[in-house]
Amino acid sequence: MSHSTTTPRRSVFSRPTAETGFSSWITTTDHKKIGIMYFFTVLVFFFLGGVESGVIRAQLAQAENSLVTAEIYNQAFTMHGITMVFLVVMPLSAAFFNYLIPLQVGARDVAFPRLNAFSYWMYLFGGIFLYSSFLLGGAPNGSWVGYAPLSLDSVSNMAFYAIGLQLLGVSSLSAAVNFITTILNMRAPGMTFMRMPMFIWMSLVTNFLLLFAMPIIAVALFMLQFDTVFGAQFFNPATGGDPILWQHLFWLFGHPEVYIMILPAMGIVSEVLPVFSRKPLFGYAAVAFAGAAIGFIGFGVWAHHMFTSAIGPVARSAFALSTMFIAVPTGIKIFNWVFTMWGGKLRFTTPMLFAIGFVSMFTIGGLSGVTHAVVPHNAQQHDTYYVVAHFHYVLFGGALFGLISGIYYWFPKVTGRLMDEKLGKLHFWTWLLGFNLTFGPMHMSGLLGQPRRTAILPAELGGAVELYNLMSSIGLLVLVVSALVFLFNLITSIRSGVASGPDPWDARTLEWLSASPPKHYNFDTIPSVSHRDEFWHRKYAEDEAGQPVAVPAGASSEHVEPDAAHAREAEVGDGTDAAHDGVDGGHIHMPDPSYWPLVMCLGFLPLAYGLLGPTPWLIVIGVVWVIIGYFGWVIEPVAEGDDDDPVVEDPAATRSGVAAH
Ligand code: HEM
Ligand SMILES: [Cu+2]
Repeated sequence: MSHSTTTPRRSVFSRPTAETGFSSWITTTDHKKIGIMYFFTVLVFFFLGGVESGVIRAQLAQAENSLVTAEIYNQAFTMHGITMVFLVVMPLSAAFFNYLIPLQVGARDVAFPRLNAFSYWMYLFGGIFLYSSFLLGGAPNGSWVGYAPLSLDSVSNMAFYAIGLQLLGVSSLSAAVNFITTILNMRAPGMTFMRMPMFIWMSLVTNFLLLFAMPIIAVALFMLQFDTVFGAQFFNPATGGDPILWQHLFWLFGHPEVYIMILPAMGIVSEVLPVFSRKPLFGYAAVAFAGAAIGFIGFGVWAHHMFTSAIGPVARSAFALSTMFIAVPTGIKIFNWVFTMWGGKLRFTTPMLFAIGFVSMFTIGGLSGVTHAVVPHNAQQHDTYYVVAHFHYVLFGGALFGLISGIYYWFPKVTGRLMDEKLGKLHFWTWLLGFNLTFGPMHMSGLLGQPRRTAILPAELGGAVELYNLMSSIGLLVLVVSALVFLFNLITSIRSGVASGPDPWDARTLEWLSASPPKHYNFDTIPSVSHRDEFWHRKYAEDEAGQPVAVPAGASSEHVEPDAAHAREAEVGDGTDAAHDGVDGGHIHMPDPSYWPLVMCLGFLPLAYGLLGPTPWLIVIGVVWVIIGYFGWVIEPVAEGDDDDPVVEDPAATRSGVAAH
């Protein structure tokens, strides 16, 4: 019965084939295209988050200002926080994961290409859903931490928060599973853990953090939603619920979340600093294990956000200690970055400047973080602008500087062109100035008593605080100008930047081995790895004095090829036909595009709007839609079976099979 000849025919279950144009983007499963889509979507949300910070800073530029109402102010700072955390920094890291992980581990794509597309669409729709709240009665207004019982008051607004973050969580979780599998299973032959690029190490730790942290916030958000939409009483103290429970759940997610935002940037600067210091990363193993240690300890410090709630002296002491302890691996990393530069032949390119900016600004943010760990200090600083200064030094001066360094560094890989260095340096110096002008004074205004999350800057705080706030607001203007320089550079360089060639920085890791931009299948032959910094070792050998000498081109392939062939036979022989790995050996099988990730994700939109409460019937539409999407996804063939690899059985075999019966 199974011996019938199947003729491929086009149906809704056939896979789309477009390689260019709009439909190629919405059906793509190529990790590089998905990374680019993440990037441009992030730019849009960064603009929106920036506008919201403009509202905040305009309102606070003057004492007793009445530019916006308290309600608008609340929506602005809440959406600003949500946007920067969930719609900018995290997905910008995801853009790097998508583009770089397969290239750096020497693979053709991620483990689950359609799931990868699914993650992107969930992110996009989660963001659209959150922003649609502005048109549907008001955006979330209870801050990104959503503290109960305040968050229970404003029914529809915080329901957008509860459901919107849920969608984004699904996106992050499915991406995390995908990247962990890719890193663990798809590394090129010979790439042991101790030979992985540091960005891969930090990506691995980050995605494990996501895997364990997102379910916690998912539970908390479901409970919040039950409270706000369905009248459950988890967090309402008036009926025996407990608002402290929300804080525990939120920060058990929220503190690891800080490391989810910072570790990818740490991975990026660990790639950039060695290349532009012309030295290997100092203390590779220490940097890797410090990252893993931060990941573990990060789950054990959450209550340092709650020193001023009634958690008792023992808990306060324990969490103060664990929090100070986490500064140890962080410090180890900082010293290793400095020692990487020490005695190196430094090249102050734009990516290098942003990486150095990362190390210095992040160190300032880390130090003010240690002061929060001291309980009596904390009681003084809590909910003042000192805290706002601290976390912006970590998340903006840290995470964002690191990510921008990565944009300048890998831009030539993605586009085949260099960004303009003069504009890049102008961007860096104005960004550094604007950043410090905006957030530096907040340390002072906070210590002098300016409360955070309040729409009015009280005049009785005094002229100094007013001056500091004015400085902050002017700082934002500098940042805006700087961002425009960056945007201009980005757009003009995409169109007319200087051609870069495959390896413009004399880099160390595998992605620079591929063309710029890389071919659809990344590598002609899957590279075989025999060193940490494999690509550098293909270009350089060491003389007797330990000094690097360039290996003449051509000789380099001689140099690595012999055991490369071996390793491949040994390790790719898991059912994959080795010949299929090379272009000349045969056809390279790449995942086909698919409509279904998009179709399935669209179903989550009616589901999400239905869960808001007023239109429950939308839930039914959404659920049915998602289920149909799910089955379409499952049923569609693995590959479009028409061209060079037909799914048609050999007729001779079929006949003999029939004859045998
Ligand atoms: C574009 C420059 C930025 C400016 C001018 C800015 C300014 C501000 C200000 C004034 C607040 C209000 C604090 C309060 O009222 O309590 C705030 C809150 C916040 N910002 Fe930024 N910010 C910027 C970029 C960023 C970035 C890159 C992140 C990265 C994650 C970020 C994350 C947050 C968070 C999490 C909050 C807390 C919101 C809340 O309390 O609910 N911001 N920002
Ligand atoms: Cu924390």
